[in-house]
Amino acid sequence: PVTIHRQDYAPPAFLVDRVGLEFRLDPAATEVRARLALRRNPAAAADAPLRLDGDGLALQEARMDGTVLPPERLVFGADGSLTIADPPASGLLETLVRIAPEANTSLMGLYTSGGNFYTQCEAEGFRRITFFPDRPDVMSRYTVTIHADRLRCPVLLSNGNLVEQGGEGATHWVRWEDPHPKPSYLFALVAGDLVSVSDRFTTRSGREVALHIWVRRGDESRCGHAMDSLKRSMAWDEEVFGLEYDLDVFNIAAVSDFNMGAMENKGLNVFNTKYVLASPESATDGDWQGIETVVAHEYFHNWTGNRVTCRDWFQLSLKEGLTVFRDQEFSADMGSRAVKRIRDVRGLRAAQFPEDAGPMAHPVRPDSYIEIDNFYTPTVYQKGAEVVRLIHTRIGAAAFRRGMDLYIARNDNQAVTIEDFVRAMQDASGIDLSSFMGWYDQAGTPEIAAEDRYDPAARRYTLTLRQQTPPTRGQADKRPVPIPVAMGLLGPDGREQPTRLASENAAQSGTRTLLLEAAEQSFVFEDVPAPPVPSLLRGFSAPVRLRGVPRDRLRFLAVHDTDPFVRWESGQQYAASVMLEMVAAQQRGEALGFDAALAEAVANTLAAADADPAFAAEALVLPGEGFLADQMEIADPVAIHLVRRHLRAEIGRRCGPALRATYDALADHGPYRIDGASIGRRALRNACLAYLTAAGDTALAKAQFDAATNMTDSLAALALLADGDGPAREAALASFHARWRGDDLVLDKWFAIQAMAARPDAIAQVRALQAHPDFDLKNPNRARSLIASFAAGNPSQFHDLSGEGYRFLADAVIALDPVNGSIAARLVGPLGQWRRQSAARGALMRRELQRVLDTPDLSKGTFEKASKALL
Ligand code: DPP
Ligand code: ZN
Repeated sequence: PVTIHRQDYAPPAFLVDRVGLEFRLDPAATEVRARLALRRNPAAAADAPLRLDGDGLALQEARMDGTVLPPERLVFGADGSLTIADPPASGLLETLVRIAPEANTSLMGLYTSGGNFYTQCEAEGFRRITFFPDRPDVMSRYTVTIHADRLRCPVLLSNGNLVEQGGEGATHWVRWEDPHPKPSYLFALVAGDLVSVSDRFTTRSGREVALHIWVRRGDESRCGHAMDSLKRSMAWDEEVFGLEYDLDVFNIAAVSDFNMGAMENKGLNVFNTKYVLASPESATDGDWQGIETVVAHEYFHNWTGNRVTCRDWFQLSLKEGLTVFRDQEFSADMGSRAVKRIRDVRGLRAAQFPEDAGPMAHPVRPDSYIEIDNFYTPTVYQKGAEVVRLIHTRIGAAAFRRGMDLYIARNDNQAVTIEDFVRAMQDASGIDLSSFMGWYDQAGTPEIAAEDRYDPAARRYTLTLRQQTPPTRGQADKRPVPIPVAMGLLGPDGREQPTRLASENAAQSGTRTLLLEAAEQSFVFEDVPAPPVPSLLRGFSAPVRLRGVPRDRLRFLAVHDTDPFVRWESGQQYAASVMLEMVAAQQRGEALGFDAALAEAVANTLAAADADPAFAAEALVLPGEGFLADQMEIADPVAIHLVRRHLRAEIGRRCGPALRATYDALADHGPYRIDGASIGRRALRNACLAYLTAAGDTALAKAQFDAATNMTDSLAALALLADGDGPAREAALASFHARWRGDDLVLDKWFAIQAMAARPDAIAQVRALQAHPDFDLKNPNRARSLIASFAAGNPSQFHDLSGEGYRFLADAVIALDPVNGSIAARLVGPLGQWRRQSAARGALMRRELQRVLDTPDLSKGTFEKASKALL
C-alpha cells in the first residue's frame, strides 16, 4: 500500500465547474451517467494528466464533447482510476458506469440498507459512484437527476433544492440542484420508501427553511428530539456566530447501516439512526445528549466544512476540530457548562490521551497516511477541538468571533488549510499565533509540572511551571508549545485570593490565565499574605497532563476551589493516586486497605448534592479503568479492575445509609423529562445505585429494573445485574431481550452490556453472542456493540492471560475486513496497546496482530493499523 505525504500536495490538474449526474437506480445494476465540465487548472502544470479516481466502476462508455473516446485514450489504473490520454484544455466529459449497490457491504459509495438507497462519500466514497477527481479541493456545482421505481422509491433526495420532477408509469424522476459549489465528499443521494417528519425554521433574515427528517415508516414518533435539536442549533449559530442557513430545505435521512455517527452532506445530512431516533422508553439520557450533539455538529458543518472546506485530507481537523469546538459550546450553552466540560475531558482522556501515547500517535494535522479513514480519530476531532479552544482562550471570545467572521469572509467557497484558520484568528486579534502551529504539528500529550515557593518576608509567591512533550514515533524532539494555564490562588482558609503579578499595578480577582510558552517559566505574585494553594488548569484550559500535585493539595482543592472543573479534577486525581497505590499493593500480593478520605469525599458530595446533582454524579464516579491504566508505565488491567471493584464495595458499605437516602430522595414520580436537572438527578441516583449494588444489595437494582419506565433507569440497573451472577441476571437479560427484540438500537445496548460485564466467562459469552440470531457482523452498530464494547469496555477480560480475548478480536477483524474494511480497521486499536501491557500479554497481542497481517487481501486500512501497531 502507498503512503500519502502532506508535503507532496499538488493542486489538481483539472477543475470541474459543473457536474450533472443521472442515476437509474436498481439494487443490482444502477447506471450512473456523469457529465463533467472540465478545464485545466491554471495553478497546475500545463501537461498534468487528466486522471479520474475510480474504485470498482464498470465503465460502459466515455465521450469527450460528444465524441466517443476510443479505447486507446482510456488508461485504467490498477487502483481503479481512469486516465484520459491527450485531454483538451477544457471540455465536457461524459461517462456511464454501472454499479451494484446491494452488493456494496463497505457502506462507502452507493449502497442499500433495508431496501432503500443511501450514499456515504467522505472521505473517498464518491469514486465508487463515478469517475471523478475525488479530492476536496475540486469544488463543483451539482445537478442530480434520479430515476427510480415509483413504488419502491417514492422518495428521491439529493443535495440542494428540488427543481423539477416527473415521470409516468412505473418510474418517476426528480432533479435536484445545489447552487453552492462543493467537493465530491459532500455529495449525497437517498432514495426509497421513507416518511418524513417536517417542520420549518425562519432564519433571522427571513428565509423560510423547510426541515425534514426522513425515516422508515413507524419511526416518525421518535424524531421530535432530533428536530428540536436542529432548530436550536440553527438559532444558536445565528446568535453566537452570525451564521445563517443558506438553502430552502434541510433534509436529514436516518439509516441503520452506517459507518459513522452522521454525515454533513450539503442540504442532505445522512444520520446513523442512533443519532436521530429517541423515545423515553427506548433511549437513555446519554442517547438524548448524543442526538443533540451530533445534530448540532452536522448542522454546524454547513459553514465550517461545507462553505469553507479542506484543501486536502491532512487538513481534516480544520473542519472537525473547529466543528467539535462549536458543538461543545452549543451543548454547554444548552445545559451545564461545567458538567459538559467534565464529560468532554473524561472522553478526551479515555480515548485521545492513550492514542497520543500509542502506536497510532499522530499530530492533529498528520504528516502521512495510507488510508485516510484511519484518521477520523480522537486526535483530529477532540484534540483538534482543544486546540481551537486554546486559541479561543488566548485571544478571547470577542476576537475569536471576529476571527470566525474573517475566516469565512476570506475563504467562502474555497478549500483551505489550517494556516488559513490560524491566520484569520491572528489578524482579527492582533496576537501572534504562529507558535500555536506546534499544537497542530506535534503529536503527544504535553506534561506540565508546577513548583512553588513562598517568601513570607517579601509576601511573594513564585510559581514555576515546566512543560515537556514525550517523544512519539518519528518525532523524537519536541519544542515547547504555548499553554494557557487558567489559574487562581486559594488562601489557607480556602478563599480565592486576588492576584497581582510583579509586572502589574493592580490586583485581579478570580481566574486569570498565565501563558506558559517556554520549557520553564516562573510567575511571581506580589502581596500574597500567606502561603497559597495554586489552582491550575481551571476549566482544563489546555489538553495536557498536570503531574505531581501533592495529595494534600488535591484534597484541599476538591473541597474549596471556586472552579468546578478543578474541584472535580482534584477529587479524581486524589482517587487515582490512591487507587494506583492500591494496584501496586495488589501486585505485591498485599491486602487492599481503604483510604477513609474517599468515603469522606463521597459523604461530602452527597451532602452537597442538592445544589447540582449532575455535578455530584460526576464527582461520585471513581476514575475509570482505562484512565488508571493510562497512568501506568505497564498496565495491569486485572489488578486495576479488582481495586476498583473493591473500592466500590467498600464505599457502598461505608456510605450505605447516605447513598440509600439520596437514592430514595431522588425517586422520580412525575413524567419523564429530559431537562438538565432531571438528567442530573437520574445520573446521581444511578451512581448511588451502583455503589449500593457493589456493596451486595442486588435487590435494589432488580427492583429498579422491574419498575423502570425509562431506558436510563432500566439500563443502569440491567448493567449492574449483568455484572453479577445468578437468576436475577438471567431473568433481567431475558426479559429485556423479549421486550426489545424488535428494536435494533435497544438490542445494541443488550449486546453491549453483556460484552462489558466483567465476569470470568466473558469471552465465552461474547463468542456465544456472536452466534446469536440477532447478531449481524455486517451492521456497524451491532458489530461495535459486541466487539468494540468487549475489547475497549471490558479490559480485565479482554486482557485475560489466556490470550483468548485477543484471539476473539483478531478473529472478528479478519472476518469483518472483507465485508467492511473501515469498521474492521477501527476495531484493531485495542491490540495496538501492547507496549503498555506486560511482556506476556504483549507477546500474545503481537501474535494476533501478526495473524491479522498474514491474512490475504487485507484492506489497506486494516493493514495500516495492524502494521503500525506492530512497529
Ligand atoms: N460525518 C463525520 C463528522 O461529521 C465526518 N465528517 O464528523
Ligand atoms: Zn464532523
